[in-house]
Amino acid sequence: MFCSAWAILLVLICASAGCTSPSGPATTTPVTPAEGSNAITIKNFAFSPATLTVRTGTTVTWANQDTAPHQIASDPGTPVAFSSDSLAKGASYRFTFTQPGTYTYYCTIHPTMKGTIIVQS
Ligand SMILES: [Cu+2]
Repeated sequence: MFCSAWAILLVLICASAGCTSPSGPATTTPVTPAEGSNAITIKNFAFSPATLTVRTGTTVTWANQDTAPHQIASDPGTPVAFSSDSLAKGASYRFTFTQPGTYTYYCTIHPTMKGTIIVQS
């Protein structure tokens, strides 16, 4: 009796303290960099590679390795718009490109950071 009540209390404390992961496209799970050719590393205030060519349907993952936060957003005029939450160190963002075209993007926190994804059909 006491034990089960204590377990419930612990769960409630955990939930209110934010142990559960927030909803949304961004994840704080550390990502092993460079799996295949669809991973972009954010390091030293730059996207690497700065230009990435993928096929339609590819999911691209950006992983922030900087201590500074970065936030990705597509430039106006891309075939499909995308944007991430602010990515802390170790956080990553994924976007699946379902439409061919050239996607230029930047960091909304550091607008001089720019990158390009070329999606081939
Ligand atoms: Cu940035």
